[in-house]
Amino acid sequence: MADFDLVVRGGTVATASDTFTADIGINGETIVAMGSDLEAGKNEIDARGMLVMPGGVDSHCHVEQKSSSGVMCADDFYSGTVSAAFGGTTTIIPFAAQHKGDSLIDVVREYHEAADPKAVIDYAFHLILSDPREEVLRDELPGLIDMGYSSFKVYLTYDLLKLDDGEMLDVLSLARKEGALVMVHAENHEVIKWLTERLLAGGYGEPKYHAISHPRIAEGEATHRAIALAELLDTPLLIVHVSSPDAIHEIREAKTRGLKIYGETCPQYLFLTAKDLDRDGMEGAKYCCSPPPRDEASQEAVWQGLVNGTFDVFSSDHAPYRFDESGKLSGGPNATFKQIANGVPGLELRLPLLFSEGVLKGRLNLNQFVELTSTRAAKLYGLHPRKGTIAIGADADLAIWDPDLTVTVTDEMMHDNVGYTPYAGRTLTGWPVTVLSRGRVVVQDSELKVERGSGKFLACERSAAAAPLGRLVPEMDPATNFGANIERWS
Ligand code: DUC
Ligand code: ZN
Ligand code: ZN
Repeated sequence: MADFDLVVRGGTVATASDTFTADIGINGETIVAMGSDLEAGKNEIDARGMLVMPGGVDSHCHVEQKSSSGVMCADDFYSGTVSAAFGGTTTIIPFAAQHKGDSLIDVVREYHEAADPKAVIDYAFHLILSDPREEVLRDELPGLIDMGYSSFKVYLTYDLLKLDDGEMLDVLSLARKEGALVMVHAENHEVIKWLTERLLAGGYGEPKYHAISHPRIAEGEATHRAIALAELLDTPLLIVHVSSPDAIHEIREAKTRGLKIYGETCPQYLFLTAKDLDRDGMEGAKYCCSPPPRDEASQEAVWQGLVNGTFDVFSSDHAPYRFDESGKLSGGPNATFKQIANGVPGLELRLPLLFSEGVLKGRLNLNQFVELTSTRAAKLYGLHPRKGTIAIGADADLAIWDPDLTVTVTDEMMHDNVGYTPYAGRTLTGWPVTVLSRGRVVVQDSELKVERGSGKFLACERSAAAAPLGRLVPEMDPATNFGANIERWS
């Protein structure tokens, strides 16, 4: 009788720490053995000549989410997860997004109703907090954190999402007390608003002015401020979708001072620039996202940040809008940049882009690639070691890559529902050809092998990354602030 349900045989296994040749034995959903010359399995996958890496964990994507201005994402939990799987990702962490006035508990229930019957890979949820009113923070959030929704995104810009500094402090203080991780979209709202009003008044409404209205100084300032608020309350914080040298500098500086400040960047900041927003007619709308892609020097700074550890995670910020009136052009065929839905797709190409341009071009080694695209996200958000690694006892979530396969990207080959990819025409080398999720073959021979709804919800533990340092600034330390106790304020 065979010892294993499945053996992935003879591949070059890469984790965040090691690269070695091994057979991987899987029983049911779990990795149960690793070594050479494992006994035969009931099924076998020949991985000789292939790379075997943990399936990607995409910890920032928007799926079946309505934007604050009411535009619906192009992807539901079926197309979004299928697209992710074809790109080698086996876990996604999209958002359950609260709009003003919403009960968070209702929001979470609604997202489950949307995701549970459709997802083909495993998923957790971050929350988006746009209305952190007292009863939400007091009566809803602590229970949700206990139930596995232990991270939330807040915004410093967007008219209907932004928190002021006082609200940010309320959220940070709750996160500190409850052990949750706060993610922040850091751009200065007043700067964007001021520039936008003047640009539009001057008749500068084309997509390319989106980049002018979201300057790097606005990102740098808000990043600095968010870090300052987090330091004041000794609360870890993750800055999402970082695009500019200014913001990278702030994160680097905070890390150098030993603060628990984490950074995330995305493909659009490595592979696109503001010039893409200046394509003919409304084409530039396809590339409008916030923060916007910037210039070549910024791309280089982002690469540096990936190499030197300023960035902890490389996520897609997949925000899928079709290039028609349902999405990008919901404000009409001549919409101004302020009316264009923000976001680019990226779930499917996140890993192939970084592998081809990062690993094969010698900027990142395989272990850094795994760390940035899978392991670190699993650790930050309380899914490790079940997800994000190849180890005995971990879920058998594997992406088996042909490192020599060369693919020229086309819009048509994408499995999402967007209709275009910003990366069409690029030739990439290295592709995840077989993808396993909990021991199930999800993608093989360019075909989907699983049923809708076969993905599972993952409750996120509180992560060590979210624990305070215990290093209080003098004003918050009862020993040096005349005895006032921070606990009473939180
Ligand atoms: N910016 C966001 O803040 N979210 C979704 C996509 C985008 O461009
Ligand atoms: Zn954002
Ligand atoms: Zn986002």
